[in-house]
Amino acid sequence: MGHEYNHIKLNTENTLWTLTINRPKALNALNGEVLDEMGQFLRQISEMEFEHCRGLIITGEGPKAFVAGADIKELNSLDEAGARVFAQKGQRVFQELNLLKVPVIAAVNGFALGGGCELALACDFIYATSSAKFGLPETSLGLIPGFGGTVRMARAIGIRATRELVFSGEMISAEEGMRLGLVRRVFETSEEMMVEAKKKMEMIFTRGPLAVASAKNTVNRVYDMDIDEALKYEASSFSKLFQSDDVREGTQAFIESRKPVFKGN
Ligand code: DAK
Repeated sequence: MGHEYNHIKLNTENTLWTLTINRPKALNALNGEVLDEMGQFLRQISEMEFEHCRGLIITGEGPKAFVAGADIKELNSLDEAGARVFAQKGQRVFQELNLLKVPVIAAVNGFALGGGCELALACDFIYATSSAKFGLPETSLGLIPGFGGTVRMARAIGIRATRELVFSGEMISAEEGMRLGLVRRVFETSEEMMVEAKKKMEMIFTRGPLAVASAKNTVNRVYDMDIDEALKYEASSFSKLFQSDDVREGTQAFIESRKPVFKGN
């Protein structure tokens, strides 16, 4: 990769990347350095061709935590200007994650609190172990979520459940997260979760890479538009794909009753 990282671990199997937040002694809390390293890595993979990167899984090191939040010791020393810089840094990194053209699964193996919950929310969907706990406990620190939590949680579970979670700062279980639509699937062990996350990615990799990228972009962009604008955007994304060889290949393979061989162009 040409980069040395202190607080994140990277692993690649073929075109599937795994990013592990690696500060287990602080329950993988996000300090400025972790956010900088994540930002650097995300910029690197955003420039990769599909032959080098088709998907990303994000998880946390150790059995206890995905990410227990922004680093409270660092937050403690901030003034208003510093807080704005810190929030913007986190928001930018999470937005970069959201804008990656490849799918991103959060594999949540323990506490996903505050900034950790916001990190999971910035991924495309969430798998969790049965012992995982989600929450936005910022009000218990005299704060509110600062890395997109008030924005993305309401889009994930609706505004009423979000109010209850954010005002109270209470944690919820993975099962409750699944009931609310925050979590897609719950697993007994983190090994099982990683196996299933990889299987899901492999399955997605059999689809047209340009189509998956367009689907991701379109689903994300149209969410905030009014219906006329949204339908226009969808029609434009749909028709643009007809410039690609992959559309010819996918439709031809169907007609010939064979598996398509997508090339991502
Ligand atoms: N930051 C720093 N260190 C943390 C940490 C955190 N978020 N969470 C845990 N640790 C550290 C603990 O201090 C402890 O370190 P040592 O004492 O061993 O040095 C070590 O991790 C193990 O934690 P515990 O001993 O506490 O472990 P327990 O099993 O007893 O408890 C826990 C686990 C997750 C329930 C507990 O650690 C906990 O409540 N942690 C804090 C969770 C939390 O409140 N997270 C939300 C953080 S606030 C903004 C930008 C961003 C944000 C807000 C505003 N702006 C700039 C506007 C985001 C805020 C947050 O994310």
